Amino acid sequence: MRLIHYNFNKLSLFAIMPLALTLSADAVPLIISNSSFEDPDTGSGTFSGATNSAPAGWTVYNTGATNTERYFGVWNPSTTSTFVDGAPTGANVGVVFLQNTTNIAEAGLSQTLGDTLQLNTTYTLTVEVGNFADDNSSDSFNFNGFPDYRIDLMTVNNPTPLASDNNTLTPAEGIFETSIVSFTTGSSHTDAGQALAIRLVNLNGAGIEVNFDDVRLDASPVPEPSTAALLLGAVGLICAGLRRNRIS
Ligand SMILES: [Ca+2]
Ligand SMILES: [Ca+2]
Ligand SMILES: [Ca+2]
Repeated sequence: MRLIHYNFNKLSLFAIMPLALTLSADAVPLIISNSSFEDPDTGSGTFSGATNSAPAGWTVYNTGATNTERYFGVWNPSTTSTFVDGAPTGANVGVVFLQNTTNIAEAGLSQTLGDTLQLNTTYTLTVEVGNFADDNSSDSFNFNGFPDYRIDLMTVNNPTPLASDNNTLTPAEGIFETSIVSFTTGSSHTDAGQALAIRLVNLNGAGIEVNFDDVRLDASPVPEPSTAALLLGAVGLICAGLRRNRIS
């Protein structure tokens, strides 16, 4: 039997420790206010919201004429069959309810973050997107169908999103699916230093309501080419520092 045994000398161990720390210090979660829509606290099977105001931390994004058939708020699905597995996190989910069938126009919830767009950084926005199931056929709301959705990662003063998930998921009735939007800046960007923003949009198709929950945004520094070359060089040095002893 032939065993291969690697020895690290002390110098290479000291060299590899800070390198490992550098490589693991990547995804940093950015602060999103009321990211799980738990504010306001809402009773089981109850909607809390309004036509022109959003839950704490969020603002109404409404491209259409303001009307009395557009509601923004939170819903606690507990004790109902609107969602098979309830809320993805906590008790509530976010609500964008667009009942109008004329003047079709997208609307949603948006939030400007305290963090600004950084260079050489990968942003990953993750949102649970739900299709509200009609659990009451005798009321006046027909939630059958899915109105379609879009998730935008933006900077505050630029109307064109940095990146979007434009309706790639088709959650079944009563189901949440996970939307992921990713964007990487290079060594320059016209919006660098501008506040980041998130927009959760209902595209106003049939089915009235789109729900959102557990909004997360991570920022991961991308090593600049010179840094990457330095790291590769360090790895090369460590490999060279390994003494391989073969025991037969
Ligand atoms: Ca929640
Ligand atoms: Ca109904
Ligand atoms: Ca539905």
